[in-house]
Amino acid sequence: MTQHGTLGVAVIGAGRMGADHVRRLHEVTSGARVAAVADVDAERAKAAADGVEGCQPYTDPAAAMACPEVGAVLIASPGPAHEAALLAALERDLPVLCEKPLTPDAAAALRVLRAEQRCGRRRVQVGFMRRYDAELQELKALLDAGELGRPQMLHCRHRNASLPAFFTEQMLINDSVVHEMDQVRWLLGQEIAAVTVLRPPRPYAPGALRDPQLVVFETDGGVLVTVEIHPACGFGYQVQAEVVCERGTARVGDAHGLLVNRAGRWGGGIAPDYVARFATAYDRQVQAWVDAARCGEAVGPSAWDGYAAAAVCEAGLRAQATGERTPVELAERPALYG
Ligand code: ISE
Repeated sequence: MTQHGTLGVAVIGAGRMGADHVRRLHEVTSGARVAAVADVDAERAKAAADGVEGCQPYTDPAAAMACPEVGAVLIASPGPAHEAALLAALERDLPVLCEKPLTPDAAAALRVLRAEQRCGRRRVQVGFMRRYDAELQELKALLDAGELGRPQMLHCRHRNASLPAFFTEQMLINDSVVHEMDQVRWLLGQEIAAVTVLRPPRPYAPGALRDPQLVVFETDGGVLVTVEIHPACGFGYQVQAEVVCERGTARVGDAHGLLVNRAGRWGGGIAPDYVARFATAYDRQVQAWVDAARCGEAVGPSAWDGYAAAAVCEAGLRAQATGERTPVELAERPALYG
């Protein structure tokens, strides 16, 4: 923290999300400044740091965290690099906002939970930004109020316009559907007990992914959840959810913004990608993290939520590979996350 109470942030990873968070912290968020940026690619770190006065580029995350101006860490590097960065930040007792996934596997997430427990208080917020989306918050408030009765089914659709070249079929589960895993747990207040993944018998083209896929969750409260994951639908970015309750249904994500009637047609726009669709949610998420960190607190999705999603991902990957209904194995929840 600097002398004026501004939180100095080290951003780890200057790829698409990292660079977007640098811009956000610099231009949108109040009470924080980017003090350091680290990326294995020195040029990329320098490019991200260049526009921010007083910001130092690094190639080593630990060196960026050791910068005297740094009082908090935002991790936006690829998932496999998260554990080392999280452990380094917790070792220094720094507040962390870590992009999803917390870690790619549940064993690593448990090591992070143990490190956070050694700090004696919550230090980690996981970047499940959907919890900051206004429509999804409205849906949660409606469910919590109980007016529609108990939820029985939840139908989710998650469509991306196109796939990055490095995307694998496993990433459909642990990079994309991981968002629905958190969304389901948060909206329903229930754990996911089992996962089934149904996929088309063959890809559209040789060498292509088998997509779209249908992921089915069963919760410990008896709710059936379907997730259509369509990673290259071609027409834009959509995240929709419709809950079916005892006394009614409710649905979000149709993007009913501006509707235009013209030349015998009506319609509106579709966001091109998640950075555009969830821009406000990302802004609100980072502001909430900064506000809490400045008071020595942590809010939002916890490391436990990150672990629970990692455990569901593991079951999801097994289900995807075997075609079988796969139970989720969840450790006991430590008191810190009660
Ligand atoms: C990406 O990593 C995200 O986090 C997006 O929210 C998700 O829609 C996309 O499928 C993922 O690849």
